[in-house]
Amino acid sequence: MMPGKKCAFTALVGRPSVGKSTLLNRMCGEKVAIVSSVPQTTRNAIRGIVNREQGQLIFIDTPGRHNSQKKINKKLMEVSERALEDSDLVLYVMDAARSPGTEEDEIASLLAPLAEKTVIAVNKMDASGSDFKRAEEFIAQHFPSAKNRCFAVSANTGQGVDELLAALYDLAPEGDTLYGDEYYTDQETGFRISEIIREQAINRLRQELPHSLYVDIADMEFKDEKLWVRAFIVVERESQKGMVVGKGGEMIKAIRLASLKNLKQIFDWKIDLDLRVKTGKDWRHNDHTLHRLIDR
Ligand SMILES: Nc1nc2c(ncn2[C@@H]2O[C@H](COP(=O)(O)OP(=O)(O)OP(=O)(O)O)[C@@H](O)[C@H]2O)c(=O)[nH]1
Ligand SMILES: [Mg+2]
Repeated sequence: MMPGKKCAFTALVGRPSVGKSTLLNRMCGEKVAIVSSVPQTTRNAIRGIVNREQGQLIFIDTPGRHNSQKKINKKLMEVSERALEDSDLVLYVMDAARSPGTEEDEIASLLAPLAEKTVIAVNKMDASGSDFKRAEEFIAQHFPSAKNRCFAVSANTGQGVDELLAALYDLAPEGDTLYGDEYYTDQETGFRISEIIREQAINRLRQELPHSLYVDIADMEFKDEKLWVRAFIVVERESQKGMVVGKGGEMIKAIRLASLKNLKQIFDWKIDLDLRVKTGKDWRHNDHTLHRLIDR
């Protein structure tokens, strides 16, 4: 073991839409996880890696914790629970602009036994209506021992993020780093491409559609110095296909072009993307599909 080096698995946990994925991207300095204003954007345990002189923090982003008996939600909550079990530290993310309600109380009860290894990020300090005091009082009440590890941050501006990382490194146990310095994530190429397409789709579609779709990479091949990708946006019902395609194919075209633009910033290779829509009838109720998509 390298003397003095630190290494810690750190689970990012919090309500949906508090900015866990945005904060992860800010800490890693790269786009590791997709972001949207729609709750429950994150569906998998996504690793983002931060390397500093002190050592390595391996973050595990998780789906936002939400109460619902729906099959998919239960599956997403299992992802969050596994991440907590697998982690040395917890980064509990709160939204400074929202008052804590029942859902926040439940997360606090879940995390209370882990208070000694928890750091709290009160995020969105740049947003109007943000109230650090309110969040701090909540923490003092539920996590008295972690009171001094409660930070006002903004994932959007970067405010407070260095202090947050310093507190995490303080708590991190000594250990050998797991990944080489050049890594900021360990996601497979196909998964990353599917996530970028999903992000571009959910940011353009309304109502139930963002929750009703997933992206399937049907084929991926390197040929003539190009990555050829054939992908499907899969919706639950035949009637939803039209909205994803859009009038005269405008919507799917916009999703495809925006995805390519984003992928260009992540990958060095040229990418050819063939993007279509298909139906995976009621996939959110299908155990096999949920297992394939979520228990990766
Ligand atoms: N104003 C402001 N908005 C933020 C900040 N961080 C995140 N957001 C916004 O909050 C929304 C949710 O962000 P995400 O990062 O997807 O939130 P999340 O907690 O990962 O959400 P789930 O994956 O659904 O649990 C997006 O619209 C972000 O742009 C911040 O520091 N300030
Ligand atoms: Mg997320």
